[in-house]
This record gives sequence, C-alpha cells and structure tokens, in this order.
Amino acid sequence: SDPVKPGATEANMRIDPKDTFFAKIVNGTIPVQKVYEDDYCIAFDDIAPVAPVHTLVIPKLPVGGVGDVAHVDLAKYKEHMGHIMATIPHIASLKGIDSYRLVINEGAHAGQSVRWLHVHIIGGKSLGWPPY
Ligand code: IU
Repeated sequence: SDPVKPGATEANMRIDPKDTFFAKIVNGTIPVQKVYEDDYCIAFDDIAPVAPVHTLVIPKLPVGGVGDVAHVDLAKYKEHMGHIMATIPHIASLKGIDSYRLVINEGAHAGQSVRWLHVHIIGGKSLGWPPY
C-alpha cells in the first residue's frame, strides 16, 4: 500500500510562500537573530534544533520549495539557489563547522512544514545514515 496520500502535497503546494512565517523574516516584519545575510539569502538558527548546529538558509526570492521551480522566474531562481549553495560553506564556518548535512524537505510527506524554500545546515555531531 502506498503511504503517500494523493492531495496532501498538492494542498501544501497551494500555500503562497508570502503567507508564511519566513516571508516575515525576509521582509523584516519579524526580527530574527541572523547568522548571515546578503542580497540573496538570510541564515538563522532553527528554533527547534535537531543537532548542536541547525541553521536555516532561506532565499530572499519567494519560492515555496524546490518543487515550485516551474512557477518562479527561472533565472532568478538559479541565481538565488546557486548563490546559496556557494555561500553555505561560509555560513557553516561562521557556525564553527566544516562537516555538515544539507537538507531540503519538499512537500508534506518529506516533512516540509514551512512553504518557503529553506536549506537546513545540520551538524556539530556525527550524523547517522540513512536520514530517516
Ligand atoms: P521543514 O523542512 O519545513 O520541516 O523545516 C521548517 C523548520 O523551520 C523546522 O525545523 C522548524 O523548527 C523551523 N522553524 C523555525 O526555526 N522558526 C519558526 O518560526 C518556524 C519554523 I514557523
């Protein structure tokens, strides 16, 4: 039997990223202690850390998740995501680690709870595999 219920992820996809908590962090409505910020992204520590280091990196571009690529300006998306990937080692170094796991949850069944794309940087301890 397929544990994935059709529809749940679709409902998640209908959430406008601009209605999420992370939109308020990007537009400055809700202050957050920033680990790092530049023109493309903001990094801040996760409120419910799963490891000694658990930092989130969010693009300033409103995009719900990697599954929403078809609904955003592709050039801007590549610019933001490429920049984030190129900046993560620096953000990790600000947190004092050079060994870490990157996680992007896409969709409700992967555990995505905030429909604004975010990269988890998880580390500061030895991590198990597989990650589920
Ligand atoms: P997920 O991949 O969508 O499940 O990750 C969302 C993360 O955002 C999760 O780890 C939350 O603890 C975290 N978070 C947060 O740090 N601050 C918030 O105000 C909210 C969620 I809402």
